[in-house]
Amino acid sequence: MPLPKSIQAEAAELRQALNEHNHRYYVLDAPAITDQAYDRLFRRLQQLEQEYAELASADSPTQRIGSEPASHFESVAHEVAMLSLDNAFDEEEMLAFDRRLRDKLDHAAPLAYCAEPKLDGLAVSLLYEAGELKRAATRGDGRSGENITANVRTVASIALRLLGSDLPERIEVRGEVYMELAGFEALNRKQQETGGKVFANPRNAAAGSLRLLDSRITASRPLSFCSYGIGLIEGAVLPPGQYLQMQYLRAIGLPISRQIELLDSIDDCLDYYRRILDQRDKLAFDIDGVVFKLDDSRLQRQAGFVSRAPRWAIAYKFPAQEVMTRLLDVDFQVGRTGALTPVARLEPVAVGGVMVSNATLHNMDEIERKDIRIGDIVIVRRAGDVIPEVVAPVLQQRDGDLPRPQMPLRCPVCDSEVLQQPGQSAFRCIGGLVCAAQRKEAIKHFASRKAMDIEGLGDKLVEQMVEQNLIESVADLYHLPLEQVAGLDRMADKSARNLLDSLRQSKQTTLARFIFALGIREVGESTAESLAAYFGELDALMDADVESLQRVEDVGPVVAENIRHFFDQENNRAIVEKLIDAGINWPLIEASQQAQTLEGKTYVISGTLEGYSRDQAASLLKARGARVSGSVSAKTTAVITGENPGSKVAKAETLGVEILGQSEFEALIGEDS
Ligand code: I6G
Repeated sequence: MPLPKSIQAEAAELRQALNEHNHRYYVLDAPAITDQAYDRLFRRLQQLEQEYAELASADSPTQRIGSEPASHFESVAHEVAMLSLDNAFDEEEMLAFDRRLRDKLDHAAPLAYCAEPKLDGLAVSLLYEAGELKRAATRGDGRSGENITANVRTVASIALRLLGSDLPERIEVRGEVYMELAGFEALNRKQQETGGKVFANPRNAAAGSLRLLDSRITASRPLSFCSYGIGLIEGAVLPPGQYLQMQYLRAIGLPISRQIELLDSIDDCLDYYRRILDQRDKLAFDIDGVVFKLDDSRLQRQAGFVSRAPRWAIAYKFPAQEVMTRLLDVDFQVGRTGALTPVARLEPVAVGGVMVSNATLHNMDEIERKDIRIGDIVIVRRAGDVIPEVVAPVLQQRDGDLPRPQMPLRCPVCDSEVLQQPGQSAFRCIGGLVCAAQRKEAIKHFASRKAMDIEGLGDKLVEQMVEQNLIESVADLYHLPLEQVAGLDRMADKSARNLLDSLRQSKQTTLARFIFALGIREVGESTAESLAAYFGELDALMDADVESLQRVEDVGPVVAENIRHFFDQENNRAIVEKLIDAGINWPLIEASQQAQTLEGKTYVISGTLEGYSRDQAASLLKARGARVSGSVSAKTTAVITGENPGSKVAKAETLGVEILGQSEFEALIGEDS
């Protein structure tokens, strides 16, 4: 069938609209339509392109799905060399850089710099001709790289066609392809589940994804792009400085750093560095420093280059978040449920500005998968507040045949047997409350904020109490004599009194908190809430059989067995009784062992409901079999609104999701009569 003019026009309009929406979403951070509306436009264009082969076009927004695998990457010569950057590691080196530059330029006044964070990714070059992405290449050795066009075309934030009418004939844009942390973690989870390669860090994941011969796989990887410079320009005149050039790239459809700033002097650069270092752990992606560029293009040309780096730019590096050190030994820590986790003892090393001598090894499966041996040089990573972890051994540096860490046969704390339950990867000490480590952890959990919330009972204090045999189990907490507490290290009469006061206050709690505080394996806060709402009282829960336990939201066969097993232990029942005798109490709630009238429904709560906290409202819904979610989607049954509802209502309206008020909520939970 010949291609009707109206279809051609519709496809052109759809492409333009989709390109503009991509630009708003990926470059301007200002989307104008919902994801669903975008999908509708996208699917319509796909449908037209399938129906009319003549519409095929390499720069159509639908062409990001990858193509047939290649056998190798062609080599590409860079028309303008891709240089590297000089580094600075402290303020003195930064001041020296600025001084050298001012001397070279004979410029006494402060110089203006353009600053942006240095992304930890992979440098790429994008060549656009008449606005169309023609070729993408890696940096390679700076003179030539590899042609990775097919892969780069799948990166959603890289425009296949630039925006605007007055585009240069040719422009070569440089930037960094990187992976955000959330995407990296999701990718690694998926890789682990499917037996694929697990990546050590987001940078390796980004590099590995860009170097796949099958671009259809690259298309499934969460890659992003950020421009940082222009290599070549023909048929247009660029603005006269780095900062404005970056704004120009943004205007024609390419993402630039959100944190880019134009600074007046080197002192402002030092401030900027401190600000970005402060934000480092809150960013969605890894950065390894800040890049400062002399802003004025004319002065840049005058300054020129030394060997393979521009004289007018510098990367001021952050303390490394990944370093190498030696793994001296592996110890095993015993947790609340008796699980033994391997801990790396390391030759002390500074990571991200902090000295580290211990790091987690996660579990024995991870040790085996990564093939970590005692004595290896290992890569240690510490990012943000997360516990430092051993990422991988450096196999090239392994010296001979090193021993593999072995799970001990007996508990390092109480010498009880260590067993692996069939079908589970964890090894556990079977000592239970005989084991001081398990007792300490159980008491710390019991006292924690989301459990009994015993203010002033910190980890160190619990450890002392157990070590000095003041307490055997959580039940003893409520019978501690003042003098014994006051006699502990770093305690005085006043702090001891305060602690006894908090213990007294903690007795007034909720059933959900109490259940959570007991530390039953795999019973988290949310499950504890569901159990409390369903059973209404402790005795009913303690006596429930596995079948009735499984009627509760979130409780499957394993958790039901754990709960049953916990209450089958005589000593656990005795501890619970002792706690109740000590005066722990909670307001009565109505048992809901009732028909699951809301089974299969999903609700979102927005705003404040009169007479119900959000947790209470959620528990009441869950007790009737509903799911309660934090975000609205097409699958949401209804949004329940109270006073001052938030943006969720607007989202519900867009998606056509039902909106309920207080009285309709009460009707749902059967409290409307
Ligand atoms: O590798 C780089 C990362 C970031 C760069 C760079 C950059 O600017 C933000 N800029 C230049 C000029 C070079 N490499 C050579």
